[in-house]
Amino acid sequence: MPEPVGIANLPNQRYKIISKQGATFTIMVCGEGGLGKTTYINTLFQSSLKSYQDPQTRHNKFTNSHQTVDIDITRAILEEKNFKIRLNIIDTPGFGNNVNNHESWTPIIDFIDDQHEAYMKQEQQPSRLEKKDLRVHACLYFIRPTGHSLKPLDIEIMKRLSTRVNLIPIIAKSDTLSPKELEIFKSRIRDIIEAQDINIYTPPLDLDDPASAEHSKQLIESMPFAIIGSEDEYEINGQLIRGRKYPWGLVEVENDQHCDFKKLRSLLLRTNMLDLILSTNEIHFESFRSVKLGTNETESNGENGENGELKDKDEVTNENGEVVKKPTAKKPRRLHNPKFKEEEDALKKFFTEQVKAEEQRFRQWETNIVNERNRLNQDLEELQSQMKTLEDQVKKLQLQKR
Ligand SMILES: Nc1nc2c(ncn2[C@@H]2O[C@H](COP(=O)(O)OP(=O)(O)OP(=O)(O)O)[C@@H](O)[C@H]2O)c(=O)[nH]1
Ligand SMILES: [Mg+2]
Repeated sequence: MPEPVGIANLPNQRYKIISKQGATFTIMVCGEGGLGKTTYINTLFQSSLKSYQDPQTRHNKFTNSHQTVDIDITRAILEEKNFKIRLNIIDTPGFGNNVNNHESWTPIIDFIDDQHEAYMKQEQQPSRLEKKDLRVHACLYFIRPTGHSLKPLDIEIMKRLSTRVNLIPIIAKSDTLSPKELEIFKSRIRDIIEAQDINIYTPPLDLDDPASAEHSKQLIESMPFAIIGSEDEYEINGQLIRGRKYPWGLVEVENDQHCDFKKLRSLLLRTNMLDLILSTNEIHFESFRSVKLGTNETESNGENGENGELKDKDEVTNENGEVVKKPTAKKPRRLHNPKFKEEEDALKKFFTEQVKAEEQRFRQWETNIVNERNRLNQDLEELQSQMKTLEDQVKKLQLQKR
């Protein structure tokens, strides 16, 4: 057995580096309109920033619920035992309200890609000390509590998000479902996520630490988290409790029997914050970077049409008349981000469909012409035979006349 080289200590070292500099942590909420995204942000802030020193800068912008119309960024600083976290919360306008929801997710996807791009550009600058970082570390996707299933629009958007960010699906307004309905709904969503190959965030299982592994297991089993948001507090036995009041009783936000709010808050702000930050950098940012810089060889040498042109430029004909590659020819580099790849695929699909439709039309037209020619030929034959009969008759008459 070789001597251990201390690799096991790496996670701690990274933790120390981050804690020295402080960390930036960005959460994004998105989903259909009116599902309680803004309310959730307010609930999370009010429940997490109670002891925040400066109440003036505390997030209480939206006291009344109203439709969010723009991407809205709220910043706060959390400080605990000299560990400073710059927290950004990104609220997005609800989508899915329109008759045509095609591409309604574009502003959100663009926002995520733009942050990766901005960060990458800053990394390429000579001075890289003070970087602005708004890369999204956790994206909470709000699912309508229908009790049935995920909509095609949800699947489409979640697929796109899951290749770019740590995606955390949550069931919005879960107080509108009974515990039984909620359990069935959760398991259906989990099945669809698996069947559709949507890559959601999974807390890592630290096998060396049974307590933390158990916590991660519980978090994984609770996905998608059922959430209740509320900005109101009610007095129960002299204690103020945040919740939603119904004639039959109070649904409590911070009660594990009623919803998963506390579990999600713990995942985001305590147990998994570091993992969310590191995995964003190591998985999502890296894959964006490699696609963007064209280091992905299969991509850059891909089967795309425009490479034909590049190949021509890189090839020369030698004295034997054979086509060979120029010795100095560089590998073609393609600059594009995943967003453009999707657009390209959509355009290709559209183009193929158009060509197919035109071909179909052309074939129909050709068939019509052949039919018409046959009909005319037949008419012509009939006319000719009529003419022949008439000529015969003329001949007969002429003979009679003589
Ligand atoms: N029953 C129930 N209602 C909720 C919950 N969270 C929010 N609401 C209500 O839902 C309505 C919409 O809430 P918002 O927070 O404005 O929803 P939003 O997702 O930000 O909406 P857009 O900005 O339009 O996308 C408000 O009347 C909230 O009081 C919840 O957990 N349960
Ligand atoms: Mg809103």
